[in-house]
Amino acid sequence: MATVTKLNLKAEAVESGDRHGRDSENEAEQNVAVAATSDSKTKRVVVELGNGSQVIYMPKFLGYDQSWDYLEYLNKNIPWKRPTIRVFGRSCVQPRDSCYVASEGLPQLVYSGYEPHAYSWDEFPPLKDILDSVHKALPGSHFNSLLLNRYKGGDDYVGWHADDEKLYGPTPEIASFSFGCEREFLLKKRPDKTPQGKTSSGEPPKKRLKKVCSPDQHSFVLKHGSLLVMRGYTQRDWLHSVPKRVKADSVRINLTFRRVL
Ligand SMILES: O=C(O)CCC(=O)C(=O)O
Ligand SMILES: [Mn+2]
Repeated sequence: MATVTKLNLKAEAVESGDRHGRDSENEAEQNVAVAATSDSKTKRVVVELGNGSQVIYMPKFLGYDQSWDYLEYLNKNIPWKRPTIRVFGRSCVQPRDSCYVASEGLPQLVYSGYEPHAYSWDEFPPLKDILDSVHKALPGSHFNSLLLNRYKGGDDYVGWHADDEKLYGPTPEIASFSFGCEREFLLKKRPDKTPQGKTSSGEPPKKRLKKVCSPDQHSFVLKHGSLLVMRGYTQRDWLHSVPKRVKADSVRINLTFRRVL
């Protein structure tokens, strides 16, 4: 059965300085590294997913009031659309609103058979401020595009997928902001394509090879004003989703900053 870690609990434990409120043996076994810095703005939970995949979660990246201002601005000013997309060969209406912003001259984004119009950053000055703040927090990052999502209520969702479009390259860094209603964000490991009884190098497995136990599902409750970053091979080796939630009765806006190569 899949092992699941509830990362929202880890975030809270770090925030309150309570690193002993959890089972430290279990944590080591699950190969999860948690790091905290003293500045409340940069308090972060770092989750090593294994094999070069990493997630960083900053529950209070932006201030509470400022985040409500952003939510209000985005809700009113973004030209939201609910496009028709293709999933498993069938047309369906995307179960959330979206919009796309990108720097000039980039290759066209295509996902689920849909080619969103690329709006300019200049049309939405607050987005440039958010972009600046994420560049400061993640030295070396150079995001040049942004996919926005609006979940109007608990029936809106994004199904299991990876942001593994070729135009992002093999190890995309994706920075994801959340505003408004808290929703659960799930990660699950993609099935291993290696044939049974073989290692990825093609060799038969060595006897008595020690099994490293790492969880193959993670769950985060994405808070208002939080930032979650996926890095390394996360898009190659993991899938993520924001499932339907009956109790989520208000709007959530999500911004995912990406770099088109
Ligand atoms: O809403 C979220 O937190 C995730 C959105 C997402 O995965 C996407 O736009 O690709
Ligand atoms: Mn995604």
